[in-house]
This record gives sequence, C-alpha cells and structure tokens, in this order.
Amino acid sequence: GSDDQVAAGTASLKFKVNSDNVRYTDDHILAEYTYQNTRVTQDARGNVQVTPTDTVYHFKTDARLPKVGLMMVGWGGNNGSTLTASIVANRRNVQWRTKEGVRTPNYYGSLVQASTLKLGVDAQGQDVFIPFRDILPMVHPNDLVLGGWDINAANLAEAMERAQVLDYDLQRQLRDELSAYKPLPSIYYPDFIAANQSDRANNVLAGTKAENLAQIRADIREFREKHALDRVIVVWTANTERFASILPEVNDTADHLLRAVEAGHEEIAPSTVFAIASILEGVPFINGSPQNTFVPGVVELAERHRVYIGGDDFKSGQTKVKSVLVDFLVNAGIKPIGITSYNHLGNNDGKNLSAPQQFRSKEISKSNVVDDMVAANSILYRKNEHPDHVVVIKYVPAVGDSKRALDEYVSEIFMGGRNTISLYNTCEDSLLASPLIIDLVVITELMTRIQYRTQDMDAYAPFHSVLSILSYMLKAPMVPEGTPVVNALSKQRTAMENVFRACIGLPPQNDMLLEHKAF
Ligand code: NAI
Ligand code: DG6
Repeated sequence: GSDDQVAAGTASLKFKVNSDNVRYTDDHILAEYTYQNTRVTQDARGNVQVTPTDTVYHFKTDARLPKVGLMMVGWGGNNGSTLTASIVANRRNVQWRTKEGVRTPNYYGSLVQASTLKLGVDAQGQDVFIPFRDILPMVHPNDLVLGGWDINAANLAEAMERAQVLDYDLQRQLRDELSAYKPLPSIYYPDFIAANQSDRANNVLAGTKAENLAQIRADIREFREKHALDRVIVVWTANTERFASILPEVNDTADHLLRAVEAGHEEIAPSTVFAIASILEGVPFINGSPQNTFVPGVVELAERHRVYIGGDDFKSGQTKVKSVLVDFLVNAGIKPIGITSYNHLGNNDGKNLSAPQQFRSKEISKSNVVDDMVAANSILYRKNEHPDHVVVIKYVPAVGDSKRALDEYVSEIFMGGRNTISLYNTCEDSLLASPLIIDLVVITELMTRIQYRTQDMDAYAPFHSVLSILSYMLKAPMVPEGTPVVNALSKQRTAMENVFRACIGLPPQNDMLLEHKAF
C-alpha cells in the first residue's frame, strides 16, 4: 500500500481546527458553519432589493476510512486497463525504463492526489498549502479494490497490451498480476453502441433485461462479500452509447422504468440497466460517457433510494481548456463568437465514435460547456445569443490513444476588432481520463460520509442524490432539476474546496489578501 495508507475503519486526520464551531469525536468531525449569500429581488416597479442572508449548516463527517471497491463497466477498455495497471504500479512502486531514463509511478492529473489547496496563512502572512486529499479524510487510490465487467473477455494484462498506452517495460512488470484480473460478462444490446464494436462482444450475458439486471445486482453483491468491502462504487467507462429516447410510460418515472425492464423494452440501454442495478444495491453510479443513461426514471429511482449518481462524460482535455478559456474571455469583457474544435484519435473510443449516433452523444456533451458563461454576461450577449460552436471528431487509427485536439476561438474585441486564438494539443487520452476516475470515486465516497442539517431539519441527512459537486471532472455536469449548471472550471474547483472547508468549519477561500493591502 501507499506510505500514508491507513487500515480501513481508522480515522486519519492531518490537522485539527481550533474553533468553538468544530468538535471532534472518536469517529466524526462536527462543524457549525454559517452560509452567507446575497438575495436579490425586484418589486413591481422594478426596484432592486439586495439583502445579505445567513443560513446555519451543521456538517457531520465520518472520519473513518472504509474499504472501498471500484467496479468499472468497460474494465478492459483503454481507461479501465490503464487505471488498473497504474494503480498496481503505484501500489508496488514499480519503476520502469524508457529511452529517457528510469520512471516512477505517480498520480499526476488527479486533483485529490496531485493538487494542493490553500489552508490559510502563517504568522508572517504567507500562504500555507496542503495536499487536496488532506482537507478531509479521503480514501487512497492504492487501497481501492478493483473489479468490473466488459463485453470483451480479454484479461487485464491483454487489455493493457491492446490499449498501447503504457511503456513496454512497465507492462512487462505488471503482466503477471494483471492477467489474474478477468472482467465479468456484461450486457450487450448491439443497438446502443457502434456496429464496429460487434467483434469485441465475446463476453456477454444471455437472458432477458430483467435477468441481466438481476445478474448485475448479484455481481455487485458477490464482489462486496468476496472482498469484505464497506462500500462499492460503479463507474461507466464503457463505450459511448447512442441517446435513448425519453418515452412516456417507459423511462419517464422510476416505476415505469422498472416495469419497462421487466417487459424487456428495447429503449432501455445497458448503461441504464447498470445504473438501476447500482441504485437498487445502494451503490453510487458515475457515468463517464456522454449518453443519457440518467433518464428521468433513473434520477427518480436514485432520489427514492437516496443513492448518489453523477455524470456525464469525463472532462479530460479539450473541454477543460474550453471551460477555462471562455470563462477568461467573457470575464475579461471579450466576446467569443466562434469556437471550432477538431479531434482526431485512433483508439477504440475513436472507432466507436466514428458511428453517427455515438458521435452525436459526444457532440452534445462537448457543445454545452460555455452556456453558463455566455448567459452570465448580458453586456456581450443578448438573451439566447450564443457563439457559433462546432465539434468535429475523426477516427485516425495511426495515432492510437494519442489524441490530437485543434481548437480555434474567434472573439470580437474593442471597437469591432477580432482576436483569434488557435490551440493544438497532443496527449494520451487515457492518461488524462484515468486519474479523473480516481477523483470521481474518492470524492463520491467522501460524500457518502458527510451529512448536513439546517435549522429547518430534525436530523442529519445526505445531500441531493445528483452529485453536482463532481462537475469539475465531467463535461456535461448533471445537477438536481432546476438548479444552475456551472461549467466554469475554476468555479467548479472552488465549490468543491469550499464545501469541504465548510465541513471543518472554515470560511470559504477568498483571494482578498486584505491583510496585505494596508499601509
Ligand atoms: P475503450 O473503447 O477503450 O473502452 C471501452 C470498453 O468498454 C471496451 O473494452 C468495450 O469492450 C467495453 N464495453 C462496451 N460496451 C460495454 C458494455 N455494455 N458493458 C461492458 N463493457 C462494455 O474506450 P476508452 O478510451 O476506455 O473510453 C471509455 C469511455 O470513456 C468512452 O465512452 C469515452 O467516450 C469516454 N471518455 C473517454 C475519455 C478519454 O479521455 N479517454 C474522456 C471522456 C470520456
Ligand atoms: C474524442 O473526442 C474522444 C473523446 O472521448 C474525448 O477524448 C473525450 O470526450 C475527452 O474530451 P475532452 O473534450 O474532455 O478532451
């Protein structure tokens, strides 16, 4: 295990907060926190009233670390195999040789493992940073028990080799251990993924949709029991599916959805069956692909069972840059009017996305990422005005997992001028996406240990089932119905940081540095 690995069940605190509002028991951190907001109202005459508001929240965080299992759907894919191999390499601290020299494993690209946050200031007024993972007790990726399903029977050693992501000398040292990992048979409804994937489907479940659902539930239970897990989290990192049609009486409510599975309705996607199975087993489910797995019936089911769900679509590169760049431009008073994004890649994800319906799912999730920033600036944009935004993805086998992303941003600047920014990005796609899976799992697990209470509530309760706090890692963040979608990356990160600070009774991070502004 990792250096700072702790046995499951032990509380691990890196520091304690000195405050009357924070209390530590053997197992919990209890914090009282005043949430300050600003209410803006307008009367019939158009007069605007602005009122600061205070709401007291009580947070209760279980500081004991559970033993956690991660089950990946699409385990044998590039992300699944890369993540598995990398965790094993980190656990064993495997070193490998490349032509540039000896390499050691790391968790670069994981927000929780490889980034820091400002905890406060020291006696000299200088910033004090801590690893993000230390703000609250979080599970270490080395301690995750890994498993999952794939419609392809390749073991994880074969899958790692097929992916062509990691260096040969590393693969060589991991092969024996990974060859023992074998994906469970999975659900294959050919209508939902590209026809070009059919030759991969040699590890599939027979039976009806209801039988498939029962089998996935049994798989989760068996995994939990076999490894004596306190908690399991399921992540969809399988192929992108087409969108499912939202049909009345079929998937519009939880009861209709369960009935439609019983009836074997053709519009229920494999990913939706996995989501239902997870929810019914009380297990959080994260969707790393763009399709609408979370049809209204799934959301209602998750709410009914108070189980966490999060999605959609890992946000690895191009979209992260977009949600930073457009935020910068619009907040600088510059008006993006045209955004054109080209990708080409040669891995199996690219092959699947070369089919029109699967491309369409990805096009949708990549296209909505600037909406909130544009809508926030009524000086630059009229109501419902949007920049032109085009997304192109092409499959070029020769480049393998090394995705190319080319973007052009055209903006209107001062006095009718034009500003054009062009970007060219090359990287191994799976090496960007795999650490996001860690962050999604670690933060989701942490959220299962946090409860809150306001003065209107009799008892502590979990948060809303739709985990919008995961937005930083997701291209098309799902939020509870009627709540704002935030795409701007820095806001998404700040929200996470500040919610966790609140759980230990600390004020939100601000960059005022007032103590340094006096004469
Ligand atoms: P991949 O094609 O290498 O892996 C997908 C795996 O899923 C394959 O092994 C396939 O056999 C399996 N599979 C397909 N349908 C299945 C089912 N119903 N049940 C179980 N297994 C099934 O793709 P990769 O690169 O690992 O990406 C996975 C997903 O993550 C894709 O949907 C992709 O769009 C999404 N994604 C990837 C990002 C990246 O940077 N790599 C970023 C954002 C999203
Ligand atoms: C090509 O677009 C393949 C996709 O799976 C992307 O690699 C993936 O969605 C990541 O996209 P982005 O925009 O976050 O880099």
